Amino acid sequence: MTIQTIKTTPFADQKPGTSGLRKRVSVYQQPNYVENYVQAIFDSLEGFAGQTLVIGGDGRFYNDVAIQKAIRLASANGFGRVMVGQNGLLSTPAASHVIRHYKAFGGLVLSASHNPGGPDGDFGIKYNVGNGGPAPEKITDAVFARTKVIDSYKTIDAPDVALDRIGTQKSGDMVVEVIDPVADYAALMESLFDFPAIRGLFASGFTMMFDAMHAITGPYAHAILEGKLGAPKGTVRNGVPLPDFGAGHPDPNLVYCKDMYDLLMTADGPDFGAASDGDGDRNLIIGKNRFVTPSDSLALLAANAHLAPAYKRGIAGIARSMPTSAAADRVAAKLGIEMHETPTGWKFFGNLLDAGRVTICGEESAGTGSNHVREKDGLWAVLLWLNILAVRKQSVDAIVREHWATYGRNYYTRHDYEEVDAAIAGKLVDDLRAQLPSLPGKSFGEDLQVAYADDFTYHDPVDGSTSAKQGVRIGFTDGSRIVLRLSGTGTVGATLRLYLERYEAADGNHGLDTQVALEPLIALSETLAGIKQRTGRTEPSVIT
Ligand code: VG1
Ligand code: CO
Repeated sequence: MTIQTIKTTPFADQKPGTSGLRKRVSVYQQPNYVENYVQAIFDSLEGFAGQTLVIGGDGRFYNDVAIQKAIRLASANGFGRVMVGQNGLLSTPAASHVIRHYKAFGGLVLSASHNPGGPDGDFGIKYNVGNGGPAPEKITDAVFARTKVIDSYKTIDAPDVALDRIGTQKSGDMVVEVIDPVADYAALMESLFDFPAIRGLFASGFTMMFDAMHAITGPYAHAILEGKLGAPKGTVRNGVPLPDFGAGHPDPNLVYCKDMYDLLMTADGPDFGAASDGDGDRNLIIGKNRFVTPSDSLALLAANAHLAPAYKRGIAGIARSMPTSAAADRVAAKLGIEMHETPTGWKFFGNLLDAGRVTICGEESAGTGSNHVREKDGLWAVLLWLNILAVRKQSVDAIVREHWATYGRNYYTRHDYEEVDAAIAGKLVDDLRAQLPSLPGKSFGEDLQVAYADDFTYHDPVDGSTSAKQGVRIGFTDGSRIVLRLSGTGTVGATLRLYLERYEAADGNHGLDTQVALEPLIALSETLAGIKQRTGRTEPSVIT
């Protein structure tokens, strides 16, 4: 098999964001776009000759095309073996597990996660390292640098691999193993949780709805919830992955899962509702009459993790992204364990997990996970919730209320302004940043006195690296916070994310509507940042 070296010219826009390189499908369809990026990744790595590369994606449009290209490049660049999910499918957490389980050198995860798919939607490629987690910034920076100067890539003239055929094939001299995308992951879940107890829960008449949003989690949820755990058929809906996610937006939040939310708020609705995103790493948790915010869910899972076999000896520590509420901090304080605050994006949790300093991690954007893989994991969170419900034999609502009565409640919301003019958004954040030194000590209204105001810089305690400009935060003496940052996953214009939080003590009023409880902070953030005024928007695109 001859290796071909193909001349190419750089693209200026291949800068990885919060989670890989996400672009419109039409951008990815340009000749050499995939090849340049994948070659730039390989050029930034060392020592993979003869090693294994895992490849899988969320099944979105262009997955199949990009995977065949990636396989040919991997072969030409000297990988010894590619392991790829059948039909090119692997959820992000399953890909992380496969990398770890088979001691692969790394993996390519083809997904734009919660972004819409289809010919007019988004596509993405992310590189994960040997621990199963997203490549750290030193690698993504090197990849970007390489994309700017790349002048050739290596490929082979070989036919497509039959991705539907489980078993071993070859692409040039490289072995290609097409694997069942679900089996290894399902076995991992069974090793972590008390499946007999969860089976008992379903046998007792407990009802659940799981919305896979026509994305990757469908096959996993069918196999685990309905197959292994005995949930009735029909528990999983929208369970067949479609290239355009059925024209939906595979982001499990109260906007895109509104019908499920509405059902859960009625007496006839199921006891428990959950959903996952495009690539299966996010989770939405709704109990009957109780939506659980992702930040609260992180705190609740950490506080109750010992009820599941995998965590019965307790957890070493908790990490959360900076914009995530401080609810988990209170659990860590009570348990007397380490608590870490990291920048947005799962790549910052890897070192802490590898070093054994934390066991459970989470983000306000509906991502939670543990040391079982190095990605956030939607079904894992759902299964841990089910395990807790099976042991505690209480409703989600009762468990949440008890939690607040013990730790207090962190009222929390996020307001997104999507597809804002990038120049306006950039200037807005810069102007707010410029005000920060003057804010500490200032009072606004009766109770809001600024305790600190800064642009978050993270110092990784494990490898000593520093990540600056990770979001503006303004903290108040009563524990309230305003955080503003620009999204790193959007593909059109800029998305402004405004995060608001207010703490109410254990004996305080936990029954307020969230938006009402946060009204003073919402108003103050407009005074300070002027998002509505400067963007001309009257309201956020999405409120979570
Ligand atoms: C968003 C979320 C972040 C998450 C990232 C990837 O990033 O805020 O918490 O880790 O998406 O999630 P940003 O930069 O747009 O705020 V996923 O499920 O889209 O891979
Ligand atoms: Co995702």
